[in-house]
Amino acid sequence: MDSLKEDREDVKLLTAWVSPYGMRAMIGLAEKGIKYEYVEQNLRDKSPLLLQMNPIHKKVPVLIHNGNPISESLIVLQYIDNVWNSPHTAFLPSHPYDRAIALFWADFADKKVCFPGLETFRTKGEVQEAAKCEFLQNLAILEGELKGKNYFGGDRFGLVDIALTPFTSWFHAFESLGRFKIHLEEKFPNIWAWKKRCLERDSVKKTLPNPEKVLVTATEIRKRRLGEI
Ligand SMILES: N[C@@H](CCC(=O)N[C@@H](CS)C(=O)NCC(=O)O)C(=O)O
Repeated sequence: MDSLKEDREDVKLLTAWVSPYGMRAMIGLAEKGIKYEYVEQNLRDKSPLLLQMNPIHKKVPVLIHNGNPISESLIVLQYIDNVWNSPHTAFLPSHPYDRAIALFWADFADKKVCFPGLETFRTKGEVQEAAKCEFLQNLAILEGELKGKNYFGGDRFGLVDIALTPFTSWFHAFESLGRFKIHLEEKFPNIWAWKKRCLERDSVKKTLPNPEKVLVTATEIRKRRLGEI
């Protein structure tokens, strides 16, 4: 992207620091080297701007590009990739079949790992037990998918990596509040090595919050969800 174009870009991100979905957008923008205005949102008292920009889901993240809102993090990532398109920073492969496969795994990670992962800390009883099982079973599928690879797409950090890596900053909260152990290093060595590799990237390093800080916020979210505060 030339500097003249960059000067004209108006890019804002409505997010919340602890939101793993928002972190996806932050990593995506950082990977592309896009300057943007970070607008922290209070999800317990949603701003008129958030409600106006994402009236259907009323969730973060919302990317606002030259006044146009884009919501749903996986769609936001594809939008970022399409707008600031360069062969060196592409999040998705160019071949249609390879793209479809990457989108399949991003969708799998989203629905079958990230969502049950979040359910492990904010539910209780049978629902919580089922979430822990689902999360660990599907993490094992991702472990197999990573075998012999540096990243989900091979040698290149891409959409699936961006979609999944923010959730690793929540694993500590899942374990503590879900009262279970993931045993990442012992049972999921490919994911363990991949996580360390992702954390070496500036985009990830500067985006992911401290897991202890995440735990404090996750504890409040859990209490509120379960009606304990
Ligand atoms: N599918 C959405 C999920 C976004 C989401 O759940 N965001 C949460 C924060 S992590 C949120 O805004 N929650 C507010 C609410 O549910 O009212 C995405 O991928 O962007």
